[in-house]
Amino acid sequence: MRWAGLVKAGRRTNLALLWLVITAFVSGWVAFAFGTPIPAWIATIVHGLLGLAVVALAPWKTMIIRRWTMRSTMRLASLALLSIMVAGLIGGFAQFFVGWHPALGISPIQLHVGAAIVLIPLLAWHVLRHRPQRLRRSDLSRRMLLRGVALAGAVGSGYMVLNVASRWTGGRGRTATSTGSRRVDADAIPATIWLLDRVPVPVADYPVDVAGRPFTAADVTEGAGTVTARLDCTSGWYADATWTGRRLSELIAPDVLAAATSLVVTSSTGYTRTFPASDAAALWLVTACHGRPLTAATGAPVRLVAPGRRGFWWVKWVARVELSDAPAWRQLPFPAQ
Ligand code: HEM
Ligand SMILES: Nc1nc2c(c(=O)[nH]1)N[C@H]1C(S)=C(S)[C@@H](COP(=O)(O)O)O[C@H]1N2
Ligand SMILES: [Mo]
Repeated sequence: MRWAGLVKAGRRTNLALLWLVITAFVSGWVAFAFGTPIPAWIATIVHGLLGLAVVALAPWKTMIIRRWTMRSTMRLASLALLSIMVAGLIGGFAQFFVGWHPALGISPIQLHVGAAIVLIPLLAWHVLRHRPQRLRRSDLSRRMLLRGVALAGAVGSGYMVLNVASRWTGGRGRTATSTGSRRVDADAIPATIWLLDRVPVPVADYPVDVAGRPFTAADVTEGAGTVTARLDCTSGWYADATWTGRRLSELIAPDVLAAATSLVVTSSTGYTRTFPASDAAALWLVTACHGRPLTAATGAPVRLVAPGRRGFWWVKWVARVELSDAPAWRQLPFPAQ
């Protein structure tokens, strides 16, 4: 069966796909950055819609691929691009439909994001090799706008159907949080490394330096309170747990804290995150989770609990907390370690 629209597929399909893949990539990172329900929910849905729009253009892209006759090196490169894209999409849909189930040591989201990162340079090369295309005036015509609206409508209704379908397959609709992460038990929190960090061995019970004053784990535990918070890892799981410790604002003299702009929390391994100083009352140094002391892998002797922020902010093996005049936004949006 040949449909005129499919046969004519070409430049505009390619342009639309390119922009959709780029915006999907960016929106994925935006979704990773949010930890509070409403912005996370919006970013995750926008990302899902953009990702689905990429998939929706597959029939048109297939027609374009069929028409091409390529030299073998180019064909190989295009095939590599296609395979990476498919692997990435499998990861995204696996999280959506099945949830957090690591296989061979990686979770669906790790596959998804890993593939997306490899995809971008391949895509750039692909676009440069196949004559870069300019946007033309007629691309913004009324007819194109109507097609855009039709695609958006199809993708929007498709997303709603898939969301309901996922309740039966693994629970995007039922058990996932606004970020798409799936619940794990507080007793079964998986020890997680952001990227390249290592669990320090052996774990020394060193004192944590908080704005120039040393605190041992025993000091932090003395007179400790509890905080219940959701640890939501970008690899696709979350756990609601109660942690024992003290607020940073209790450990720093008020006048010293008032004079600072930000708090720099650094682990014994060098992993570091910077927070606005005004968050000090909402950031906790903790020594236990659900009444059990932290283990080496989960941050002993002292780790940070940062309610409302994604897991990568919850610095483990905290060695020092320093006050700084630099604004908290002046740091990499994600750790590089
Ligand atoms: C190459 C660009 C990308 C494409 C085409 C893409 C596409 C998709 C698709 C189709 C899905 C599954 C179904 C859906 O939610 O509609 C998905 C899910 C997801 N993607 Fe991406 N993605 C890309 C890059 C990224 C990046 C760079 C990140 C994070 C840094 C990311 C994070 C996620 C997350 C967390 C989900 C699960 C969302 C949920 O369960 O609702 N994606 N993506
Ligand atoms: N020093 C250090 N802290 C870290 C990490 C890390 O790699 N190094 N990983 C972060 C990430 S990505 C998450 S999700 C949580 C995981 O905590 P857990 O191992 O107790 O589950 O710790 C965070 N703190
Ligand atoms: Mo994480």
